Amino acid sequence: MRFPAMFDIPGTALYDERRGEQIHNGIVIDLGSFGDQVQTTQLQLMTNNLTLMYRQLVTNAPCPLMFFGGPYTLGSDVESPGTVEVIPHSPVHIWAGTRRGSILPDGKTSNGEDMGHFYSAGLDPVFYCHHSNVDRMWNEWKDIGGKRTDIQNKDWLNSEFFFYDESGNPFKVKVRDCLDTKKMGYDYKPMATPWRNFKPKTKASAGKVNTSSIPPVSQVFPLAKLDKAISFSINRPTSSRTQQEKNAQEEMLTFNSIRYDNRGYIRFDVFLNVDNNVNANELDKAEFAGSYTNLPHVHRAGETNHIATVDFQLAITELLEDIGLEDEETIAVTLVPKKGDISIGGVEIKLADC
Ligand SMILES: [Cu+2]
Repeated sequence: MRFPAMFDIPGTALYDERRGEQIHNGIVIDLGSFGDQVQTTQLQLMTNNLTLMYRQLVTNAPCPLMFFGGPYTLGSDVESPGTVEVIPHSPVHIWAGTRRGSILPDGKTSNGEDMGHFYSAGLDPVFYCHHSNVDRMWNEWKDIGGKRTDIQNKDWLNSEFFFYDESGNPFKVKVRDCLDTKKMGYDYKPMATPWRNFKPKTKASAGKVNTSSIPPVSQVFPLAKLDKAISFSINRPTSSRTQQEKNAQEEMLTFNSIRYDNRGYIRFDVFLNVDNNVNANELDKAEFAGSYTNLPHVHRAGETNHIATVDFQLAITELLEDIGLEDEETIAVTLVPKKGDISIGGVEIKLADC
């Protein structure tokens, strides 16, 4: 969870001068970074990190659809990224890069280089360490078990990517050839995963929030601008589900058509059953459902459409059990914006094969 020492020795091949000024040996990484430094203690930051990891790899990723994200199909420009991509993958990029708008060593204005932007991330040697770690998370996720397996869809398995071999000759690799690292000649050393059992148990609210005292979802959405914390009530499709029903289908809190300028930083947090005074700097709460974040994109000159349209889902079956709301027909949801201009088309809860 700390920035490794070997990347912080100026003059060596692993050093990169285009990193955030706070990025030095030993500093605690912010796995939820959205461009601003969170004003909190190191202990709270580490606690937030463990909570984010638990939510993203355990609670919110009970099946391949959630972990990997929805399929990218020809003709659709709606993105539905997977949990591991949204957090911790993207925030680590943002965290390690320079601050947008700051001055780079060559005098130019920063777009987040190197790690914080698509076009330049691979110029920092720590990129390869970061992406190997994301790859390792994939193994760790499958190791948790249940429905956490690779995708069986043939379109995915047979997707091909071009690479170059050591002689500079292009060759193709299929996804199906990359699912078992041992077949590619490597494996990850077993190590402690403290996040794996880090289920947040402390509740921010004592009882059930009075859902008749807050506006219903139909009055709040579509929401033109998420510029302050908002709470709304929302009906569930069914309640008091049996374990068998829960195993068959996952309950999904679904945000449709989240739209924002994809050149900037974005972050909002989602809580169940709290009021809009919730302290969103302390994520280690049973009611914390998850967060959305974005890695800024660079665009070609002349390109005019920078608006991303994203569907985002949170798996809330385990969460509803933990906070004692499984028998409720209506629940309270609170959204806390942390960065960027965000609009949201609609919110619904649905049951999905997962
Ligand atoms: Cu990346």
